[in-house]
Amino acid sequence: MNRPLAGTLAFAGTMLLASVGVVQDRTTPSPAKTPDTRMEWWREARLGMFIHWGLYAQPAGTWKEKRHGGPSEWLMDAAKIPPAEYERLAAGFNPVNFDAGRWVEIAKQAGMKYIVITSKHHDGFCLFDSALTDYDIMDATPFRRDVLKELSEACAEGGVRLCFYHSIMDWHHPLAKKETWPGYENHLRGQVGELLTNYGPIGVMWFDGEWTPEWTEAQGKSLYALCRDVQPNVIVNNRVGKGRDGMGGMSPADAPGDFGTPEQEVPGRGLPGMDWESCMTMNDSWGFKVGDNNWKSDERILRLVCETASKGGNLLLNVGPTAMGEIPPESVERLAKLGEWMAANGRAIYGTEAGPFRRVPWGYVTRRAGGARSTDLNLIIFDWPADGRLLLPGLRTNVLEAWWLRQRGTLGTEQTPDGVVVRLPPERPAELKHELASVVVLGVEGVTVETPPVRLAEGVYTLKAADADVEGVSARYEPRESRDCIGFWMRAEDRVCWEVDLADARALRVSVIQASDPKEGGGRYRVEIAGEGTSGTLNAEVRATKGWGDFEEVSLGSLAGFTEGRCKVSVIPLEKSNMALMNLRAIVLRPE
Ligand code: FHN
Repeated sequence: MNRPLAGTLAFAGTMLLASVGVVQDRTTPSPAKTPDTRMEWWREARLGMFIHWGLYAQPAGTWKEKRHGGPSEWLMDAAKIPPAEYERLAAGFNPVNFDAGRWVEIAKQAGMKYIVITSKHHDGFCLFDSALTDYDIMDATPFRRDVLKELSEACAEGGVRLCFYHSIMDWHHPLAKKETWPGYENHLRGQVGELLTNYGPIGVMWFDGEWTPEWTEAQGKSLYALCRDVQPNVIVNNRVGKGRDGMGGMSPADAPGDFGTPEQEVPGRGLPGMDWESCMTMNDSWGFKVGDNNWKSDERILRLVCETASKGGNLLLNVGPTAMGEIPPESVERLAKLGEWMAANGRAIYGTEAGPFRRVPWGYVTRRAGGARSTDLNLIIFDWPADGRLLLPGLRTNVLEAWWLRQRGTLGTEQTPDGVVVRLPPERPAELKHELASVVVLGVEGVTVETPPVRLAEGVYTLKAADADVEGVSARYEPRESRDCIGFWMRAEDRVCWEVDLADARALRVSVIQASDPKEGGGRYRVEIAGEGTSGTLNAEVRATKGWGDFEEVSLGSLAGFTEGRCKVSVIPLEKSNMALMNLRAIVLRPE
């Protein structure tokens, strides 16, 4: 644990700062978009590498010949291993094949602009040389190398931003319990001070484990302030406080942290009005786990990158290196494939903002300022339209030009009642045939997208979750591949609405297609239909089903007194009797 004097002095200063907890009073910005140049590199980056690495890579999910479920970094908890027994893993941790330069090269070649590595996960083991514990890679293992120092140098060399994941929850530290929490909080602040003092400029402090009951919003705000005082330009995620609502990862406006952190999902509409980053595994476990072969396909991974960017977010894609210090070949292969596409098409991702469409059937759309008055819409085409007519639904704009991102040549367009059509060749051009997705850029002046109202089809009006407007901060559309419903309806203030064109004045029988877990869901709500000379409301009770994925159609009754024309249909919670109201797949209106 030898350290140059300067480092020690700087570190001592940080310790003082950290230990007394007295830092400049600072209103901590919430993830609501901070007009802050500090975030510029992060918003430009759009894609980062998450690295979960530690002692858990050795047992890799198996303990005393029993393979445990769940991610491998949770083995200490899953197998109920006492700290004194678990820490003995350190004596065998000797990742002789660790090569920081190789890890950075893999990230760069994948098109990743930053790396977030676990300086300490919940098991308390530190991948860095900490003066505050011997339970670290320098003192407790035969390896005796400061992995984070080596990674810091390799990142500086490679032009990749280094960021740290640090767990607030700690299953090993003797003070990390209710009765002695202040002592542990000081230890935590001291280690955060070390990380922000001894490893050069740090891009992001990525906190986790904030759900532990001893941790409070006030401690989170103070820890945020500490980070910014030691490195004013560091970005801090919303898990520094208590703002994350489960895996949804978003934060109310007054929560500390600079960005929201949805996990293992891309929110249906993104998280409008805030910076956010979805973190994802490439298989199932964050840490290396033997037998975890549920690898996402190259297409699924590329779609995740494009979907996240099309909704205005970043993607943090995880690798779990082995106990020998190697990133698994399955990860390396997928990242290399992603990197090929990013090298040719990265302009459609880096530095872009959310596209103007809720969704398009053929792929994803991102947006970038094209010039003084123009905007470039990047059309990322996965599914080639058989007739070559690529529809941008509801788009009203002045099209300036349409061209291939990767090759010369412009394309014809036309404005139709359904939106703008880009005329493509009947099939993907030969030179792009190898691509999973090809990019056409549509240069436009002014962007208006008219969401088409719901119209009578096959004798009924089907108001689908995918077409709903969600007014609120927690309820959101859960995409087709999961439940195709409005879920996470945790706040009674959140409501769901549709615009509907009533074809005539007939009475309407109203039913709802819903699911609700008997223990976690329930409550009362109102369906309201309001328009010119039109109104009607029905109050209803959520019906418990077998669970969040078990949908039933429930008839709510009939309403009359309508006039033909546009109306707004809203589902408004009246009271929530549990954690969430319900999962709503559709409202069905049947003219009588
Ligand atoms: O419990 C951790 C988990 O092990 C993993 O680190 C993920 C990654 O974001 N975070 C927590 C679960 O939300």
